[in-house]
Amino acid sequence: MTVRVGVVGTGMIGRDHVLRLSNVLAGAEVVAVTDVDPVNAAAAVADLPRAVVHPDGQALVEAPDVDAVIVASWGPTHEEYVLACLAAGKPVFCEKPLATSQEACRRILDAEVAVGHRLVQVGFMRRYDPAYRAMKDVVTSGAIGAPLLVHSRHRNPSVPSHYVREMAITDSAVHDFDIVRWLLDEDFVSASVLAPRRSRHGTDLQDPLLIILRTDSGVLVDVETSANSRYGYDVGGEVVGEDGTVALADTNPVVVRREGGFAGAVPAGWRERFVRAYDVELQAWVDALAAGLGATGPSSWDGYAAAVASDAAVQALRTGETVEFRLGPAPALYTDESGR
Ligand code: NAD
Ligand code: ISE
Repeated sequence: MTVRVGVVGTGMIGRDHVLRLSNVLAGAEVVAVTDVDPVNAAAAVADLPRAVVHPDGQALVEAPDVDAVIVASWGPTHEEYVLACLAAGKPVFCEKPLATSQEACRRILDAEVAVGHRLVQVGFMRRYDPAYRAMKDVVTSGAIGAPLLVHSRHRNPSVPSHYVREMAITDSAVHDFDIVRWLLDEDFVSASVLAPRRSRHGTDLQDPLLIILRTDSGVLVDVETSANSRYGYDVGGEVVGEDGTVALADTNPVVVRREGGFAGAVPAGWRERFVRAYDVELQAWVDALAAGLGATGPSSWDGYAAAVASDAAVQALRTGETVEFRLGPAPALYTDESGR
C-alpha cells in the first residue's frame, strides 16, 4: 500500500520532507502540498506532476486522495492543522513544536483522546538518531549507575530572521527537553534560565542562554542554546551517572593534521547533522501507517510535555525566577505502546 501524503508548509524542512518521501523513502507518495506562498508550494512539487497545489491547509486536509498529512508550516499554525487532521480522522506528522503553548497542546490532546486512538506523531527526530539511541541504551542498561546530571549543548551557527528571543526555548531547546526526558524516562519539575553577557553576534537576541531543569527524581539538566555560534551546528550531550558517564562522540570520517594541529569538521547545520534521523523517523511514520496504525513514535503527550517545560522556561526567562510545574498523569492513550 502506498500512503498518499499531503504537506502543509513547503519551507526548508517541508521541502526536505517532500524530497525525502519522493526520492529516499519507500511506501509513500506526495500527492498534495500547500503554503501561504503558492509559488513556493508549486516549486516544491515541480518534479512531481501528479501532485496538486491546494489553496490552503484546510482544503489539503479534506482532499479525499490525501491519506495522511505532514505539518511543516510555522509553529503558531500547527494547532489549527493538527486539529483539522484529527477532525478528519487523518494521521498527521507534525513538525516540532507540536504547538506553541501548553494550552494549545492540551486542545490537541483532548481532540486525539476523543478520537480514541493515536493519529499524531511529533517531529522529535533526535529520538531516531543512532548516537542518541546508543546513549539511551547505555543509560537504560544501568552501566553508568543512576543519572545525576545531564549536559545538553545546542548551538546553531545562525538563525532565520523570524527567529525571536524566546524561540531559543520554544523552537530550539524543545529538542533538548524532549531528548533528555526520553533519555532519562522521567519528567521535569522546575526550570530556571541564566543569561550571560550577550554575544556580539546575537543582535537583539538574548544569546546564548543556559536553561537549568530539575527532574522528578532530582537529576539536574543544563541546556545551553546558542543562535549564533558561527563556527557550525554543534549538538552535544552527556549524562553523568553515579558510576560513569556517557556522551555523544565527535564523529568524523577523517582528521586533518597540519601546521602543528589536528582538526575535524563540525556539521554545517541541522540538515547535515540529523539527515539519517529525519529519514528513519519519517520511514517509521510511513511504515506505521501502512501497517494500519495511526501513529507511533513521539506522541502528542510528548509534544505537550515539551511545551510545559518550554512555557516554564519562557516564564523563568521573563521573571528571573525558578518556575515549578507538574505534568500530571498521561491519558491512557499515551501509556499504551500501541496507541490504541
Ligand atoms: P520555513 O520558514 O523555512 O518554512 C515554513 C513554511 O511555512 C514557509 O514556506 C511559510 O510560507 C509556510 N507557512 C507559514 N504559515 C503557513 C500557513 N498558515 N499555511 C501554510 N503554510 C504556511 O521554516 P522551517 O525551518 O521549514 O520550519 C517549519 C517548521 O519545522 C517549524 O515548526 C520548525 O520548528 C520545524 N523544524 C524542525 C526541524 C527539526 O529539526 N525537526 C528543523 C527545521 C524546522
Ligand atoms: C530548528 O527549527 C530545528 O528544529 C533544528 O533542529 C534546531 O537545531 C534549530 O535550533 C531550530 O531553529
